[in-house]
Amino acid sequence: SNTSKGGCPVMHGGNTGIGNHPAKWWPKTLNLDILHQHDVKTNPMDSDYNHREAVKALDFQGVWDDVDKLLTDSQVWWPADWGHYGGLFIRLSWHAAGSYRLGDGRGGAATGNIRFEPLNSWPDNASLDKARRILWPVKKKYGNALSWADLLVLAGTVAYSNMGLEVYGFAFGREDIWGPEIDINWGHDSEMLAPTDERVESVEDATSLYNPLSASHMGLIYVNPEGVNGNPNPAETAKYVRMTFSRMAMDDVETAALTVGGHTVGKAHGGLAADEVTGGPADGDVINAGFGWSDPGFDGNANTAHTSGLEGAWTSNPTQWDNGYLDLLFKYEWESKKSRAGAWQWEPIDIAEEDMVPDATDPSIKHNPIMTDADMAMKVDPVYREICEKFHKDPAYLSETFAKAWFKLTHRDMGPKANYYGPFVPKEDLIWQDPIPAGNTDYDVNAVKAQIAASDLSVADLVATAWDSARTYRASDMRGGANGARIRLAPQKDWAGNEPQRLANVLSVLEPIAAKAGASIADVIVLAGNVGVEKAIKAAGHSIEVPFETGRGDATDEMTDADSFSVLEPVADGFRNYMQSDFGTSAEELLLDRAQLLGLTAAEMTVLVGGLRVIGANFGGSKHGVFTQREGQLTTDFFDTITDMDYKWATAADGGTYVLKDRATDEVKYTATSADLVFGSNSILRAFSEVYAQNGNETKFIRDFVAAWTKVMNADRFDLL
Ligand code: HEB
Repeated sequence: SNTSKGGCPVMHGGNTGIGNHPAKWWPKTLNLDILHQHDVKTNPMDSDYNHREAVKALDFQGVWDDVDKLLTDSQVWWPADWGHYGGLFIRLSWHAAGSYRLGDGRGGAATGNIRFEPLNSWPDNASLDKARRILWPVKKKYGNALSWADLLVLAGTVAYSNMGLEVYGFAFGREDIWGPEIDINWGHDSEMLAPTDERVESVEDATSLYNPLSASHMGLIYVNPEGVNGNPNPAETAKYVRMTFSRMAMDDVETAALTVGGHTVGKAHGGLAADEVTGGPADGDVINAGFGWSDPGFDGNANTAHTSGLEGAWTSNPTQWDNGYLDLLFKYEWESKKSRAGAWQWEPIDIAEEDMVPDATDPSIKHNPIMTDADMAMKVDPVYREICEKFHKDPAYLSETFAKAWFKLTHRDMGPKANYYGPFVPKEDLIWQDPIPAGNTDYDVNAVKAQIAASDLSVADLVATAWDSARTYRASDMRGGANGARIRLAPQKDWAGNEPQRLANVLSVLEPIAAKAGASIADVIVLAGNVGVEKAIKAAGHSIEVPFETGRGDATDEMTDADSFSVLEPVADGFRNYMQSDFGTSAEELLLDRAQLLGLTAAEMTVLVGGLRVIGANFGGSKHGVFTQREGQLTTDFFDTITDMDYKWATAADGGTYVLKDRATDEVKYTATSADLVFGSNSILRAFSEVYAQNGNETKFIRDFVAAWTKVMNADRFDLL
C-alpha cells in the first residue's frame, strides 16, 4: 500500500500558509523579494491594460454623485450613525493617507494598500473594512477605471463637501496594487500596540522616535488617543502629535487644522469592553466574509458599534461642517473619564443641555461630547492653542486651511501634477508638488551630444553627474529624479554625496551647451550621462545607442521647497559605492533600499552596479569594486572577477572594507566594500552575477545595462506616459 504513517491524509507538500517561508531559518538574509512586488504576475489586469488611459474615460461626476448618494444609504449590517456615513468615510480616507511618512515616502493612499495586510488588520483600522464594503457598489459599477486607491480618498472628500465644507479639489489617477507591500519597515515592535518605549530612545523625548516611523505604536496611524502609553496627559500627547505629523510633512498649523477639522464630524465607538474585542480581518473565520473585529455586542443599532473603545462625538452636530469642535473645546473645562468600554477620554464638566450630542440611533437620548487626549492637546499646548484660537475667531480661515491641508494629506504621495486626472484638479501649483515647467522638445539632440563628447569632461564625470541627478527618485511618493534639474539648486548642489566641486565643474561645461541649444539643463545632464555610457560601450568594442527622451524642464529656486528636499539626500548610495558615515546598517541593505525606491528589479540592480563600477563612476573616484584593468570600458569584468575562484577574499586592515588577493601569490589585486562582495556572497545575487559572467552574455550585459540605466533616467517622466 502507498499509505504512510502520520501526516495529513491528503497530499499537502505546498507551503500554502505564510508562516513557513524557507528564509525564516536565516532571518538576516537580504530580502530581495522587496524588488519583485506588484509585478505582472500578481496583477489580474490584461497585459496591455493602461490605467492612465482607462482613468481618462471615467465618468468623474457620476462617481462623485454616486458616493454622495451612498453617504445616506444606511446598511442593516453596519448602520450609519445619524443615518450618515460621513464620519466613517472621512476616517477611511484619513487612515488610507495617514500611513505616509516623509522620510522614505513609503505608506500613504496612492496604492490602495489599506486593502491588504498589515494595514487591513491594524487595530487602528478597525471598522474601515465595513467602510470599504459600503463603497463596493460604486467600485463595482465603475470598474477598472475607478481604482480603490482613488475611491478611498474620494469618499472622505465627497463626505466633507456633502457636510458643507468647500473642498479644495480632488485628483484621480492612483493605481491599485494587488497584494501587501512587503518593503515597508513599520518598526521592530514585539507585538501590536506594544508600548511606545519600543520605538523611541526615550518616551519623554518624542523626537527620539525611530526614523522614518510616524506612529507612536505598531498598528496605529498616529498617536494613542488615550495618551502616551495610555496615560492621559495632553501636554505629553502634544509632543507626539507634533512629532508624528511632522514626519508626514505637516506643520503646526496644518496639524491643528487637520485635528480640528477631522473631529468636527463623526464619532468614536466603544460598544465593547477591551477583552471582548477580537482581531482584524486576517484573524477572522471564513464565515466573517473578510470582516474583522467581530462584535458580539452589536445588536444592529449604530449606537452599539465598537471601534476604538472611546465613545461619543466631538460636536453637537456631527454630520455638519461647523465650528462646534472649537466652541465646545474652549467653552468647557474637561475631565478625564473612562468610556463605557473602559477607554480614557475627556468629557465636559457641567455641560449645558443644548450642547449635548444626540444619540447615533435614538436622537431623543443625549450624551456628553468627548475629546481624545490629542484633542485636548489642541487646548493645552501653547502653540496649538494660539492657532486654534485664531481658527475659532475666524471660521473661514479654518475652513480654508483645513481644505488645503486635507488636499495635501490625500495627494502628498501622488508625485507631480502630471499624475493628476479629472475635472476637480485645482489649477494652482502647490510647492509640495515639486512643480517642474515643461521643457523644450524641439532642439538638435545630436548636435548637443557632439558638443558634450568634444568637451574635456571624463566618462566618469558624465555618468556620475547624470546618475546623481536621477538617483533621488523614489517610487514610494514619486518625488525626486532628474526632471527639474534640482541638482543645480540648493540644497542638492551642496550635498556631500553629489561631490559639490566636481558637480559645479561639470555644470559649468553643460550649462552653456544647454543654453546655446535651447535645451533644458535637465535634459543635457541626462544626455551627458548617455554620451558617457556610449563612450564606455564603444571603448569595450561594441556599438549600442542609449535611448533618449527630450522634454525635461528646469525648476527654479522659487519652485523648490528646499527644506522638504533634505529627506532625498543620498547619504548612502551603493551604486556609487558611497556611504557618508557608518549608519549601523550594512552598505548592501542601504543599496537594496535605494534599488527598491528606484523601482528596480534585482537583475537591474546587479547589472547597474557591475557596469557603474567598471565605468569608474564611484564616489570620489574610489577604487572599491573596480574589478578591472580597463576602467572606463563597459565590460563584464566585475562579474568575471566576483565569480572567479582565483581570488581569495579577506577583510582589509581598516576592518570596514575588503581585499581580493591572488590566491596563488597572495598579492592584493582589488579592494571592495560589502556592497561589492554581496554580489558574490549572497546566493541570489551570485546567481545574477553568474548570468553576466557567462560566455555569450557580453552583449546581453550591455543591452541590460542600457535598459536599466534608461529606466532610471526616465523614472520620473510621467509627462511621457
Ligand atoms: Fe480621528 C475618529 C483619534 C486625527 C478624522 N479619531 C477617531 C477616533 C479616534 C480618533 C480614537 C474614534 C474611532 C472610532 O470610531 O471609535 N484622530 C485620532 C487621533 C488623531 C486623529 C489620536 C491624531 C491627532 N482624525 C484625525 C484626523 C482626521 C480625523 C487628522 C481627519 C482629518 N477621526 C476622524 C473622523 C472620525 C475620527 C472623521 C470619526 C469616524 C466615524 O465617525 O466613524
